[in-house]
Amino acid sequence: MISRCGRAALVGALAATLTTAAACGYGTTSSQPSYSAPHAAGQVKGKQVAVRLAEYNIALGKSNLSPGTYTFMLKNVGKTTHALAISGPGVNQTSGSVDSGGTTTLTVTLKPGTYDVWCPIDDHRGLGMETSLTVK
Ligand SMILES: [Cu+2]
Repeated sequence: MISRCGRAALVGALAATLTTAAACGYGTTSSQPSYSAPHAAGQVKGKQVAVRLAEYNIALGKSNLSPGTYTFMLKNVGKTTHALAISGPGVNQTSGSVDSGGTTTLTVTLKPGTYDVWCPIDDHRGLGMETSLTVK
């Protein structure tokens, strides 16, 4: 289940108003603002999962995972800017935005359960950029 608060936090992060998000406890799992676009080397932790973003779908290299730490290796194979948000047990994180042809990473620690995965840009989620991830 996703709380309304969790959704609000993501929208808040998109608008770069992290104040709102902090009120929801967002940021307790990450010390970085969501849109700082980490490009530095050494961001990869745990196992890697390839993710391809395009208009308008999200292709996960794997959608069934065992609990642990994963780095989602995002590649935007589409024409417009995309990003990746993931929400589920203990996780409510958003990657930096990725321009067409670009890449970035998002590292999350997953517990058993079901996670929602979507693109938080504009209405991309409604257009089809959403999927789910099962961890067990
Ligand atoms: Cu998108």
